[in-house]
Amino acid sequence: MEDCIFCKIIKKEIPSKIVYEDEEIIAFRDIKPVTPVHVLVIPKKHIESLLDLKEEDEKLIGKIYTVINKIARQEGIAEKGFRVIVNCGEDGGQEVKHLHYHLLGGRKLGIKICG
Ligand code: DGP
Repeated sequence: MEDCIFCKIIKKEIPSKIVYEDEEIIAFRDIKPVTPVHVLVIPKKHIESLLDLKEEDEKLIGKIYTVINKIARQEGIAEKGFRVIVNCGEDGGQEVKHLHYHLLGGRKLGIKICG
């Protein structure tokens, strides 16, 4: 997708602080962090939202959670805990139309976060 900001990050057309990358997934620090650790984990394949997932994406989505597990350990938040959020659609507060997983940690989280 030409005008997708996250696709531009994947193509390195826009700089970002990458914390993990492989052939299918990339993770980088959120530009407006709401917690000391705020990483966005995204598939390189352009999937607009959670509602656009297809059966063929099941393996990829499973892998995203394994990557989140790795990053949480790498960032030192695995032991104390963290939160993973996916916003979907307008009411869900999704601003960027490329499926992404917010990995939040580094402080005690309240009930209301990310919105
Ligand atoms: P959401 O509201 O779930 O669509 O979250 C989108 C997140 O993406 C938001 O927390 C800010 C972040 N973001 C938007 N543009 C950029 C960017 O250019 N670089 C980085 N690193 N993060 C961005």
